[in-house]
Amino acid sequence: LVDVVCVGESMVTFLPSRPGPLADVPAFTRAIGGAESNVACTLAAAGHRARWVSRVGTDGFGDHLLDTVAAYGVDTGAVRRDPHRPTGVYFRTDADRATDAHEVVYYRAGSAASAMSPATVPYATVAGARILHLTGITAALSADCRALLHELTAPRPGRPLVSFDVNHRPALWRDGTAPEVLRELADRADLVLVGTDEAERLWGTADPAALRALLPGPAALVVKDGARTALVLERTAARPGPPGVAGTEDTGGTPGPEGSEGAAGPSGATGPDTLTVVPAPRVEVVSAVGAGDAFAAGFLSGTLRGLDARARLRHGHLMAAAALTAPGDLAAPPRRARADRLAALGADAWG
Ligand code: KDG
Repeated sequence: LVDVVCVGESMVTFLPSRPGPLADVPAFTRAIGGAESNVACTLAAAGHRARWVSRVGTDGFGDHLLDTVAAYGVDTGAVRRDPHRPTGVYFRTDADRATDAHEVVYYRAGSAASAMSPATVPYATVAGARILHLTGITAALSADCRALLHELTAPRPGRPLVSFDVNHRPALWRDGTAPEVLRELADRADLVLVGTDEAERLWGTADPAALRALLPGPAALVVKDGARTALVLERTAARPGPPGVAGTEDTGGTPGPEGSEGAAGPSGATGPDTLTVVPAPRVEVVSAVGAGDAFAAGFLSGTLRGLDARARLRHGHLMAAAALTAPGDLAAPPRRARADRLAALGADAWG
């Protein structure tokens, strides 16, 4: 029995020995990355039963990924080895302090994970979980991977709650299809997480109501505004009435009144959304890479524990804070008792 299954590619990640452009970095340190395994590892470290499903090569990088992810307590029994394709790797630089930009170079075309498909990843590997976590990165890997996401998100009795992190990686989408492909997949999920920066890039808006109109499908839509706030628009039980927001719990100053209107699906038939906004704690950022995955893990942890919307967002922020203050893509989350104490602090501490 597992709580969460995360399906997606992981890579051996090479972190720079010093800041600056890639051309000037003389050495790299090996670590691991991969949005979905980051979420699985963080959830396992936070005490949940997590499974990671993927494909890796029969090379030493595949061994290292399997060993490292399993050491977090993640079930890797459904990861398959591909003798014909390599494990993906990637190199990155540190973010530039002024612009927050960093360089990423992927060596993952034709990787073992890009051969994930409905044939190589049977539905049985995700069946029975409470949550299935997927991301938009998988959709960029190959047509087979896209077909797999379609298969896994198809409506069927007993389907786990599908969580979809949009995770737009511009370097993987050269053909201009990302906006439509990612919108369509996100709309098939039950829970969607998206950053305001990627929403702007993909769909030209980060306004919560406008995003809700684009994505009427998911019962919950989480919009993360980097260091400022995270909010969730959640469909309340279907009841008649005009589209709109039923209430707010914790308003952090944004998104402002325009973000609170017309937030239900375009038909309004599913009832209004409840809007909950939680400001992010201030932290000294070491590396922002992986913070989105940690946020997703915190939010999902809260979901598994049946916490209310404000607590789910706060746990998302707390796990993101741990990732923001660590150099790699993956960081140990705060211990649950400590996270619960921090999440329970009053609005003055969270303001
Ligand atoms: O979410 C952090 C990821 O960017 C990183 O771990 C690698 O999955 C990855 C990707 O495709 O960028």
